[in-house]
Amino acid sequence: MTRLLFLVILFFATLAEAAPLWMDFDSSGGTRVTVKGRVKSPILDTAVRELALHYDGDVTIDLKSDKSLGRDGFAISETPGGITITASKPQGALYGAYRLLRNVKAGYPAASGRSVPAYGLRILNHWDNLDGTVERGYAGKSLWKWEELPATVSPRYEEYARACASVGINAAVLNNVNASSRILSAEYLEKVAALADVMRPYGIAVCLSVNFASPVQLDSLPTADPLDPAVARWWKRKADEIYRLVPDFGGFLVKANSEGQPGPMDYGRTHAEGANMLARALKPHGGIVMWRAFVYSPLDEDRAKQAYLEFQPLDGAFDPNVIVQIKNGPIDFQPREPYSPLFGAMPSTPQMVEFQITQEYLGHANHLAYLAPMWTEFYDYVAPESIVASSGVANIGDSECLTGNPMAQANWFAFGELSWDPHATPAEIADEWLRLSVYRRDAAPDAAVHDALMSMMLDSREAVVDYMMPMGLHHIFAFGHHYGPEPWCDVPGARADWLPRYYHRADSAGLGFDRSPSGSDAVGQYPEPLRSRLSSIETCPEEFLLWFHHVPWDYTMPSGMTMWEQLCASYQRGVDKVAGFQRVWDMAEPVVIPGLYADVRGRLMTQMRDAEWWRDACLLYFSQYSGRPIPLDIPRPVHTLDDMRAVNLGITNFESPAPQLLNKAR
Ligand code: GCW
Repeated sequence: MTRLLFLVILFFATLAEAAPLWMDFDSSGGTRVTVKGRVKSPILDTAVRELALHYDGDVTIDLKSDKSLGRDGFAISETPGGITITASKPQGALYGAYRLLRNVKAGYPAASGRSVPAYGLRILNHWDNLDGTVERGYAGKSLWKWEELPATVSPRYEEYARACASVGINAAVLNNVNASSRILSAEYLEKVAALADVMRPYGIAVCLSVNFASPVQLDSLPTADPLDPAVARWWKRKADEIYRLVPDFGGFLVKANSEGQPGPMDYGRTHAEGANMLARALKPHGGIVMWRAFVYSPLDEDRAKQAYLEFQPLDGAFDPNVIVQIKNGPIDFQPREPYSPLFGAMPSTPQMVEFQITQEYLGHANHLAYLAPMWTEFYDYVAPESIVASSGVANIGDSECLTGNPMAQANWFAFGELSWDPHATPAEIADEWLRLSVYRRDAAPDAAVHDALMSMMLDSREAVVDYMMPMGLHHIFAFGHHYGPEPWCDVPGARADWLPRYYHRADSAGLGFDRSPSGSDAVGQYPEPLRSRLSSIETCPEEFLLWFHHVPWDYTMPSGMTMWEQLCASYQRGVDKVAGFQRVWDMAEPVVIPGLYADVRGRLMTQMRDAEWWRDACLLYFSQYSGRPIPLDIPRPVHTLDDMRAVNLGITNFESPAPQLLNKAR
């Protein structure tokens, strides 16, 4: 008995220790959980257990049919007997339970009323490989220990599921979109089933990325042509096998005919023909296909136009259980992009957005970049109601805090929040996250410190834009790892559209990509009146100017500065902002959890050095074309262009994070 108790305590202690910061709830002093309308459900059991362990007071879970709450919605109200969580389904009860616990911990009113998610599918995409590496992962190795599964099931899987559920995430694609067909082998499906068993009580449906050539690669079929009946049969049998093991399996995510991945076009078929064939295999089981629109090839056509050109004509050709998954911007998860014009351009096709939570292009796990402002900016242009689901490329790995940089947990949290309510504001989300995650229990911050941290969070993504690629510049990263600046980068034999020059087009006349009607006419893919607004250099929003126009160096900006002067000022503003973040963080030291404080202080130092590196690299490089000096009110560079050019930022090394390289150079 004592031994059992010890094991139980140990189990929960482990959970508490490595859980994300916002999940560190107090243990209950005395809770009575009453369930009205109880049904047999592991999800309901989770809700009851969480409340029993962490809520202090009486709670009633009232399960009753209420169509307006749907499967996931809930209401939290104050009743004479304590708090009541009303829900239609166990899922709603679970989300209500977590909301209640969060309300209490954040110091918000417990009874926060009704809440119904905007999207039924709120999904994380893991780019995790079967060998334990994570593509664009900066938080250690994969959380999934494929080699030990299914026999050994790490307790961290449950922490993960619990954290996801606490912010409403209800599905996960376990493996990289650059998918190994092995994931569909009998051996791996057993492992997938073991993970699904852990996720089920938290309401998380497991999904897989599949390689379109799996029938050829796994079972030596002569073709993967989607119109070949033997291929369709293969997928049908595979789907049946999956659902035998994982009855609540969610579906497939597919990257086809993109960056060298196989796909239906290898056989002269369309994306729709490929997607529909898979959709029909999953349909009897209720599964879906998420078909990615991230496609581009080294054509003469502007890369920003290609996804639209390939997908828009297929509107209406997809089966109802296919959702086209589109990155928020038309290029690739840049610090700032205009929205992808495919959104809204396929009215007869369900679409979902793909955000990137992992900071491939925003300083990896080193830089502080709270991404909610980037995602709500997308929703400023794309009506949340016009899409059917929200997905995000996870920033999760096996690092102690799960996200490499503990502050990056805020992005996992914010992704969940915005998938639930895309109208939530970045400030609301940051306020709650800071209160839940950052402060010491024995030292509540005063308003000034809290406000300063709020401003730091809210400004952090804009700071990254400023010191990396202001005014609509994009993709001027070092080749491969995408960490540092290399606007000069040239890799013999590399595709033109993988090189910075393709995007910045600096010459003696000016800077930027002319996508106006007299250039590539990418603006033509946007609806009016936005199209006209973007088309003219005078009306194009400043933050997209160099995205859509090749602007003369001495063009007068609304500020009165020339384009060149404003470019210089923007880079410097980014550097100054990071210096400000360092000060705020030090000011907050007395109220921040000590380990968190020290960790983030170190990262901010790296970020500061990187910001200066970016400023110097870009301004010294572009000044060769502008023919103008860096204005005297901007601090002098602390690096020389030759020194920076001499550092080969990992051209041959795709996987290694750049900080070591940069640090070595300094
Ligand atoms: O952002 C780019 C990345 C690739 C990634 C690809 C994609 C998974 O550099 O690493 O591959 O996009 O989204 O498919």
